[in-house]
Amino acid sequence: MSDFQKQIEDIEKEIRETPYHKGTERHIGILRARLSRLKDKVLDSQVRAKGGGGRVGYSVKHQGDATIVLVGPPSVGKSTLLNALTNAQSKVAPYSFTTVSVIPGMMNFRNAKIQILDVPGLIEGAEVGRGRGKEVLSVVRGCDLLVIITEVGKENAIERIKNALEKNGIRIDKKKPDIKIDKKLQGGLEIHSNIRQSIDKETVKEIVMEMGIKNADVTIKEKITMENLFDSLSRNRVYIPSISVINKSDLSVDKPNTDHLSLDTIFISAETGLNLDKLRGLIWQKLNFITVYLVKDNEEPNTNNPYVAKHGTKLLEILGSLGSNFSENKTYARVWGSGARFPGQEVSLSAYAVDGMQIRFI
Ligand SMILES: Nc1nc2c(ncn2[C@@H]2O[C@H](COP(=O)(O)OP(=O)(O)OP(=O)(O)O)[C@@H](O)[C@H]2O)c(=O)[nH]1
Ligand SMILES: [Mg+2]
Repeated sequence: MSDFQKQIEDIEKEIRETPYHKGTERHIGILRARLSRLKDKVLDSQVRAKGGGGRVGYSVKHQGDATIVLVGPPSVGKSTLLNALTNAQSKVAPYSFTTVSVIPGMMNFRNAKIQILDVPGLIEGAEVGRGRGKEVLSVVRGCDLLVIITEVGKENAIERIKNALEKNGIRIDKKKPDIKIDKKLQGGLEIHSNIRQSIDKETVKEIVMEMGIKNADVTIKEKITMENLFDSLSRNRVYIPSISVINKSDLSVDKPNTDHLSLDTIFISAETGLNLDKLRGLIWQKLNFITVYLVKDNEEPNTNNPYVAKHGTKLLEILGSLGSNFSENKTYARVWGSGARFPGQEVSLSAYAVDGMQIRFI
């Protein structure tokens, strides 16, 4: 057992054995901070070891407008789904561990190129330590959207995978906590918050200190938990949106029970094509993509020149990406369709692009 592992177990034991009440709250907070920092160190060394370079087949170059990873238990149909959505031909077989490296495919959808990565199945329980778990996690850390996939009758796998990812610093469908940490050279720690917090300032201070920061202004802009605090003090957290997919729905006789599943869960059949259109649409939505149409100077408004952007992109950013030939001397825009109050409305370049908008830069 590594030195870190021993320390981790000792602290976990102490936390278990300390009764939780007002008087021990701070002490437990500090212990949890120490624990979080130790786990971070272990994670850091793994992330470094597996990130980039790594084993052949695991460092796939990102291509296209976004990258999605398909994760799930063995044999639930990940490769079948990749083949159905993209031009790839990942091997499909009726036994587990058919896929042993990363197989990329490209999905062309609404003028965007979306890269989809098929990875080896994650083993039950020990998703992380055994099999190819660690390599898979390093691929997941770098993606824009996670598709968690399982098959009918194994719906619980989704929660288990989410938990395993959480344990590895991957935050699924969560927002980065709104905590700003400005390090200083001296002056100690100052904690600022206009919101009533359930953790008192002194505890926050000691936790920050325990995580290795002695001088800083810490501004907390939302109601936080201790977990939020550890997350924002850690270097290796990533925040990734997800979609949950239950495959092989063609096999289920009864209408599946969806009560306990979230809205972002979708039943599909990669083999028959059931709901694949819906899945493509959901992927698009979750990636926050929009399509706008660029209209040339001498043209009537049209949809001949689609341009893919992210929700929240300003016209100025689109113009900037078009090259100086096109963007020179342009100072405002006329817009038609979605987002235009009337056809040909004049808007400033600081306006936001809207899905479906037709834009002529003037
Ligand atoms: N009935 C049915 N079978 C499917 C469906 N999708 C995949 N399968 C079958 O399930 C088996 C496993 O499919 P794969 O695509 O190889 O599964 P995988 O998740 O990539 O498996 P590993 O790479 O081993 O982790 C194959 O026999 C497929 O034909 C589906 O929608 N319906
Ligand atoms: Mg496979």
